[in-house]
Amino acid sequence: MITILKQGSALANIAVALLLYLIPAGTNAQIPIIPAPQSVTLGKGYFAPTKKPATKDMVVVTEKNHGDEYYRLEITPKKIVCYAATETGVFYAKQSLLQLADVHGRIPCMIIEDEPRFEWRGLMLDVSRHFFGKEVVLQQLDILARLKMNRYHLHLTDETGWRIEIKQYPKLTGVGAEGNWSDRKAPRAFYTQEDIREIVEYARERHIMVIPEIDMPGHATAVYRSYPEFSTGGTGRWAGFTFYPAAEATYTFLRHVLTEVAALFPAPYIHIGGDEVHFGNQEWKTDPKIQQFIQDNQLGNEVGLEHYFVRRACEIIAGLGKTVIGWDEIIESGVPADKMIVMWWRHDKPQVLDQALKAGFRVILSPRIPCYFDFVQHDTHKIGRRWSGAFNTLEVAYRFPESIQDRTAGRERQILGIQANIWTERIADKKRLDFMTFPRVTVIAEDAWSGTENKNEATFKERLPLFLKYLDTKKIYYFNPFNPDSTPEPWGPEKEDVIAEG
Ligand code: TNX
Repeated sequence: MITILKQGSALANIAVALLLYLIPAGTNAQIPIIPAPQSVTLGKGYFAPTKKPATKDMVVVTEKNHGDEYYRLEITPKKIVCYAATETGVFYAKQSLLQLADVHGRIPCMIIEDEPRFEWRGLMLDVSRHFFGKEVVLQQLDILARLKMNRYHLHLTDETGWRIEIKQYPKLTGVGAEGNWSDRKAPRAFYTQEDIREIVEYARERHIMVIPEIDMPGHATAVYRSYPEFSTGGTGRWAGFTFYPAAEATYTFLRHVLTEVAALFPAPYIHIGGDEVHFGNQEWKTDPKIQQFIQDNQLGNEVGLEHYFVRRACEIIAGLGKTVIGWDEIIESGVPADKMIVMWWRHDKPQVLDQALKAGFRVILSPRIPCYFDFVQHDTHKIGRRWSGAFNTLEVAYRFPESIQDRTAGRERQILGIQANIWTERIADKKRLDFMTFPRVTVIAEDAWSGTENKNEATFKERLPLFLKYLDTKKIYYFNPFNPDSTPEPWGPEKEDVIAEG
């Protein structure tokens, strides 16, 4: 007999219980796949791999009438057949098999039919505040692939460091790559163009697109240190935080930089940041040339100038055949909704999400709560952010995006997906990076892949230990939510929060 069921449904629980009853003690019949597949039909018996790993036994049938990421796996005692429209579907079928085989050796017979809820299932790593080398990135890509995540966003430039080689402007990775958030004198660290090509190719083999971010006009202090002529300069905490917006030379510089970036990353997108410009535009108010520029171009005020800057950046990127992505501040820049994709990050400003959706923008959901992995994940943790007492536990993350579904109702088609962001002001080494990333990212993967009706917090927690075993094989120092005391919080570079809230 074959039972059709949805993971996590009452029927599924009964079926799993039955199967547990039918199969020998010691075997875990829970379907240990993260993210939960859309549908699973349990059969009887096992497929015993003849080759290692079992993915080599899989027979592929191409069926064109499905989405690119769809797959259907039929596991019977004698064979494993995968139906998919593309290589991506085949790849995801293999990831499911690998998760099943990890635990059982033998693979329980079943039929899985699966495809993602969202096309954008992303993770961002800030390599500017602290730099993480190529090996760390490659390992993250391996694990993301297991979770069927498909977007990797590199935050390559910020106040503390410029981390991508630009041949035309060598000082960017000369003085611009020196230092990091915790040590201003740290030796320079950055990706060479060769490193980037290797990362992009490694990601491509795992069906992951890498998206570069060059933050502008704010968060650009590394440019001030290397090419002050393109920077606003000034004095004090925000000196050089923004590009100089009132000179054509700045836009020419950006066009040159972005041309090299566009050639390195095959992704059809370039992220231009666009966040928190107000921090640094004190100088915009006092610089006579900037004020004259605002008048000459009838921009009204500094905010008008900020929007002008974003429009110029969009023009440059459109000229390179790419689409702009930016943080949610960019929605008021006057760039048409079909020319730009918005990452909503200010969870305390849900009206910005409403506004973006109403204006017709495509939106990637990335609100601080629950998508920021620099936030603490357990009440006992001391290092990392909280927001009015709130922080990002597995449970909080698991209830997303259902927790905001009233806001997105009727506009689901504009939601490209979900992304978690690892900001690294308080993450200086791999141990702490792993601790803040894992296993939280598994939740984001399930939020982004599995439909609401297939999500179930209880079965997720039953499936998670198996994934933790996989992380053990990678020697990842993850936070153990089942036994927090067993994984003490690794110390960060800072002893207290240094970023003002709100
Ligand atoms: C806000 S998110 C920022 C980042 C910080 C982060 C820390 C965003 C667009 N800007 O520069 O690293 O908060 O949580």
